[in-house]
Amino acid sequence: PDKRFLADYRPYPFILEQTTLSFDLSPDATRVKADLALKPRGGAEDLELDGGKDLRLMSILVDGTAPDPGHVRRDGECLIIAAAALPDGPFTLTSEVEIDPSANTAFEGLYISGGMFCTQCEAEGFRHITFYPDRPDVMAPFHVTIRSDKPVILSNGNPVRQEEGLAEWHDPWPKPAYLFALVAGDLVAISDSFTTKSGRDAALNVWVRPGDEDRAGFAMESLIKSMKWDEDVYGREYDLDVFNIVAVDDFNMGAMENKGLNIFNSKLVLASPETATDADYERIEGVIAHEYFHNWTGNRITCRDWFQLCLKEGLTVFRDQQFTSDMRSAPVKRIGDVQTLRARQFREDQGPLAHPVRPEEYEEINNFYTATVYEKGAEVIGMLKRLVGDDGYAKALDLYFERHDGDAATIEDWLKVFEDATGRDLAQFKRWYTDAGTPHLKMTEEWSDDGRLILNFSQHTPPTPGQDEKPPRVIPIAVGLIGPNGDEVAATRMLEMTEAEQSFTFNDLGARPVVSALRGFSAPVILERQIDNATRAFLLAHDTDPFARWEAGRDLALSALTALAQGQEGGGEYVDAIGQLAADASADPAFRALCLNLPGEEEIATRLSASGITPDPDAIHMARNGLARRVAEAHADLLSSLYDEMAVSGPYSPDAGAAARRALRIAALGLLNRIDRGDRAEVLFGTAGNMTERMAALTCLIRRGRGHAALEALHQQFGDNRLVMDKWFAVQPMAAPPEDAAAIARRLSERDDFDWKNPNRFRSLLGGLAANHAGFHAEDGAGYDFTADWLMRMDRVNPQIAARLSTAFETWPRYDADRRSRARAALERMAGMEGISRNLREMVSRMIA
Ligand code: BAL
Ligand code: ZN
Repeated sequence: PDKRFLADYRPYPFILEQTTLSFDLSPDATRVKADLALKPRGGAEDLELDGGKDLRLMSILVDGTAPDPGHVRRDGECLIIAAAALPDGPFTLTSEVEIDPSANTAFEGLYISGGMFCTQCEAEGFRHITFYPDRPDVMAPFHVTIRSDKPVILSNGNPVRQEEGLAEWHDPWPKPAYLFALVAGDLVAISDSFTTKSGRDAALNVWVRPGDEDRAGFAMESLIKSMKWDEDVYGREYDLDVFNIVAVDDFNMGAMENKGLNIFNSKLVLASPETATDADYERIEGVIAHEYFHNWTGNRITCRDWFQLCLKEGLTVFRDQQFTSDMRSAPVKRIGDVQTLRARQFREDQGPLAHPVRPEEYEEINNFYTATVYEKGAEVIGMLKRLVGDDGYAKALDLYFERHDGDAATIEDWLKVFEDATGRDLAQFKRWYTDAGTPHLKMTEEWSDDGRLILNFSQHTPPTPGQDEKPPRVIPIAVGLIGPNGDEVAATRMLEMTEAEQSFTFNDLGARPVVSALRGFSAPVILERQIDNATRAFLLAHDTDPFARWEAGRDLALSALTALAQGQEGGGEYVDAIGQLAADASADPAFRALCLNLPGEEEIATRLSASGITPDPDAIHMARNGLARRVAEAHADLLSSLYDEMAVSGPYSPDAGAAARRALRIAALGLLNRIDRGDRAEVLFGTAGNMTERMAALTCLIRRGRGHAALEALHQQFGDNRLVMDKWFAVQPMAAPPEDAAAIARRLSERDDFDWKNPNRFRSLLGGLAANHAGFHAEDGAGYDFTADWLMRMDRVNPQIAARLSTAFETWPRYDADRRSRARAALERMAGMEGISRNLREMVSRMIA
């Protein structure tokens, strides 16, 4: 297979000075003319342009003249013009191709969604539009003319000419092709404006389909907040006259940061209280910010090659996390981010798909838009900030923008900026980028009665594919000490571990304190310490660090659940401690909700597996249900009052305060649902005026086997609303009893409104099943078979989506022999599929390697 290697990087032998494009849009025969102003970088070299099988070359000219046909050849998907046909100095290459957007079901390049022309070019979609040096280090200003009968015609940059049937756009900022975008459709905008701190006026538009305008306001508010925040916190201003956002129904990703023309999956733009949950609102705010922040971290400074993807994604995720912390509750955001990291990235690191934050080889770059590149990439930046301090970080970022504006940069450039700004040597730190795997950090304590506490740490990272040996990394370990009476006796100290084994001493302590370790989750590691449940309960009651406090409760729950799942006793301390915390009216309701929600079954499986124990999905399911029921029985009165007290009156608002109350109310409902037969959920489903509570109630009803009428009612009310119907498809396999989940998914897949070629709909159904841990891993293999059947079908239509969802299988090696053989059979069936895409082939072959 044609693998690409970081070590093979070489600069493009030509400089591209200007890209001029002209489009004649038509659904099945769009013409694209490209004029590329090129200049050889050095000696005579062949000109290689990337292309796709779907490009029909109509003509090719060098400085206006057709080259000798013997000097032009197609090599695989590339177009090559021999050096002999090229001048020594600057020249213009003009090509014209014809493409068929209506046949583009892969949604890469130019395609049609609901009658609207739109594009997705990251990572390598532009080569399906025209022949081009489609690599991020080739950057040029773009001038684009588009002819179309659609009323709204958009591209990157600033508008130059808008008349009926034609629009002309100019983007003065040199950019790689992956940031190109074009939209033409019957769209309406909600509009606003923003004046930057240096006085530039930018017109802001959120474009949606007619009828959706009343659901676009929150996206606009989020955009304005993001623009202001990036000025206030990073000093970054917007740099064009307009900023457009377009919502599209068929979209492989969440959203895309094309220069001045962000294209969004409609689920990350459209929201109303009746159709979107609090989580949807928070996600919209965060993703609008993320894409906007890319304007500096991604667009003005881009990546030299795709191995450096984390340069823009890790940093931009880190920035959007900071933004959400500032807009909402910082502790709650941090806990949520750690939950996501563990659920997705630790899981990835534990299995056959583990790879470094900066991979060194790939077959298909689309398979590397992963939790490791994104979420761990952000964690690594958080660690860097902890190590160099807030001032060091601010200085380094200023230097980064100053030194690299306009560049296609690397992780080496990024680290050098930190070294130059702070004087620190980051050679060891770089291992966080180059070495895969989650370090296990062991902590033991030595106490002596003269008031001295020694903390001994050792680190070990298990092998990952292709990397057996892992030298020690630098690990920032935030530690605080709590005295026996619950007062903090040592404020947070950042210990810097650089060796495989290392000790740190605390002196002059009165009595033996309780150690609060890895505060704020100061490094993405698995902390292993000898700690009893009484100490965990003590930390849950007294720790001043909100993350560590939550973590103590989490550990208490996980130690009970892992014991119960292995047929042992446990849970008493957890049930008592969680009751005390739930009753603590001084604690943020969102925090209490996070503590009340038991770890998910997948998380329990991951914890067992990290300890070398084979997880049994059915036993885990029963253990979790059993413990939840015990909590509900022990605290029925308290939960019932919380459920009543946390009701939010007045009109719906998605702000953090109201969302926190709903979160606690829903957490109480989920527990009470175990003992009230679903009665509360039924009332709530019928009366709630917002989707957050209605979806929670619906989930509860399905879990009690009473979902039928509510599902009918929701379908009746929202059958024509795609985003609500996506939820409807997802919740059924997700909340179903495990033994029925695959059959329910299969039945849903046979419905006429299972519009499976729509990525959101497909993800809802398959993702819904995958989220049902014991259902997906059902012993008879029905979950595996259903998923494999549909991945194979999807692969012929949209390989990116098939490959992305194949990660449902990524944990298969950790289960028992029967499950393993069924999962392997499903993977091998996919691997043997005739005409399998490069995307899916790479994924399944890594999984069965
Ligand atoms: N660049 C792809 C979508 C995103 O991460 O913003
Ligand atoms: Zn991004």
